[in-house]
Amino acid sequence: MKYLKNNKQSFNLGFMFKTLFMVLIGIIIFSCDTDDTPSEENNPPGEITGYSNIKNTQWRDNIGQEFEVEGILVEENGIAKLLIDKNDYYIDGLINEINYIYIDKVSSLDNSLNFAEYFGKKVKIKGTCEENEDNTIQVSSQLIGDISLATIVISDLTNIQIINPNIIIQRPPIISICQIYPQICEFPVFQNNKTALLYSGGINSSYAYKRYWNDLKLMYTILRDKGYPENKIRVVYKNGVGEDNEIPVHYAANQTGLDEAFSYLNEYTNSATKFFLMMNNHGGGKDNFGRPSTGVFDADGDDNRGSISDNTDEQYFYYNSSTALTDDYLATKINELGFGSMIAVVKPCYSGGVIWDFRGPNRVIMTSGTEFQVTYSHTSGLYGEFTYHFFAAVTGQDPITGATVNADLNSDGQVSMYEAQKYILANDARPEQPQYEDDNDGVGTSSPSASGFGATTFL
Ligand SMILES: [Ca+2]
Ligand SMILES: [Ca+2]
Ligand SMILES: [Ca+2]
Ligand SMILES: [Ca+2]
Repeated sequence: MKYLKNNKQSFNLGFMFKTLFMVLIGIIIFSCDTDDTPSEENNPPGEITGYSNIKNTQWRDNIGQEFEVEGILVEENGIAKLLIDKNDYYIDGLINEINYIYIDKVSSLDNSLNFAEYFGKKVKIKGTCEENEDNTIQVSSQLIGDISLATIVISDLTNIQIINPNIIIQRPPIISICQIYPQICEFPVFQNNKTALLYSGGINSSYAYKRYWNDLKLMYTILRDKGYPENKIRVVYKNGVGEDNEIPVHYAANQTGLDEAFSYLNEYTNSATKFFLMMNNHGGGKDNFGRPSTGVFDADGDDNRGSISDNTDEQYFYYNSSTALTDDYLATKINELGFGSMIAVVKPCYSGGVIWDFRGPNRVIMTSGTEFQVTYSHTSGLYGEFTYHFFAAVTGQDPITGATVNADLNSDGQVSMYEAQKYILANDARPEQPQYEDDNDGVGTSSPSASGFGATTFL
C-alpha cells in the first residue's frame, strides 16, 4: 500500500481490480526475467510494483496532488530519481516508466537539500506531483513519452527521510585513465591509416550516466596507443562537453553533431582505412524478456528477415533530442564512408540489432547482447560489462584492479578481435549473450570462428 496516494483510497472493488491488474502486469514483467540477477530490492511477489498509481495514462490528473513514494535515490547531472529495482541503474536501456519517478525540490530548498547526499540510499519522500522542468527531459519526452515527465516535488526538508542507511547503489566515480594505464598514456609517434568514431548520447540529464564517459575515455586512450592519430578520432558525446578534459569532445550527440563527425572522418577515409566505431549509452528495441518495446517501428521493413519479423528498428539515443537515432540511419552513414575494414564495438541494450544493418565485407561487429536483450554495466558501475572485458582483453590489464589478463590465445603477441570476443564470452558475468559477426551474413553468433576475418583483425 505504500505507494498509494495519501492512503486516502478506500479498499473498494475498483481498487481490487486495479491491484489484480498491476499484480498480473508485475508477474508478466518479472517472470520473464528468469535469467536476471536476483536483487534484494526486487519487490516481493504479489505486492503492487512501481509508481503506477502516479505514472499511468491519466498521470496529468495527478498534478498538484500530494503523494508519498519510496525508492532508491540516484542522481545524475543534478536530476534525482527514485528506482524500485537497483538493477535498473545498471541497464543500458530505458527503465519501465512505472519503475522510476523523478524527484525535484522547490527552489527555497536549493541550499539545504542536496540529493547527492542521498545517492544510492532507500528513501521515503512526500511531495507534489508536477511536470519535470529540466529542458533535456522535456525534449526527450517527445521521444519516450509524456509519462516520463512525472515528478514528485519536495517542498519541505522533513519530507525526505532515509529509511535504510545502507548504500544500495554506489556512485561510480569518473576514472583517471592515465593513473590506471600510465603505459598507454604515452602515445606512439607513428600514425596509421586508422579513423575512429566514439559515440555516446545519453537521452537526457537523468539517463546520461558517467560510466559512458569512462568507456569513451578509456577507448580513446587505447586507440591513441594503437596508432590512431589524434586528428582522425572524433568523439561525439552528450551535449558536446566532456565530464573532464582528459580527452577531447568534438561534437554534441545530436543529428547535426553525428552528421558532422561522419563528414569529418570521410575526409580522412580511403579504401585502405581501418574504421573503428564505438557505440555507447542506451538502446531501445523489441524485448523478448517481458520489457515493453522501446524500439522504433520498422517502416521500411528492412529489419525483418529470415525468422525475425519484429517490425522494429533498434534505436541508439541522441542527447536532448526528439529525433530517434535508428540502426538504419547509422548504417547509411557508415556505408557512406569508403573504408577498407571496420571494427564496431556496440554496447547499448538491443545491440545485436545492428548486426544485420551494419553487415558488410571486412567488418567485425561485436555487440554486448542480442537484438532482443537488455545489457548491463559492470557491477562497479564504472564501465559497461561488455566494454570492461573488451578493454581488459585488448590492453592485457584489468581496467579496475590492474591485474594482468591474457586474451592472446595463439600467443602471437597481439590480441585479435576474435580473441577479444572469446575473452569477453568467457568472462561476461551479466545475463547477456554478446554477439559477433565477421562473415558478412548479418547473423550474430556466440561462437566466433577462429579462422574468420576477425581472427586477423586488430585495433
Ligand atoms: Ca528499418
Ligand atoms: Ca529488429
Ligand atoms: Ca536492426
Ligand atoms: Ca593473438
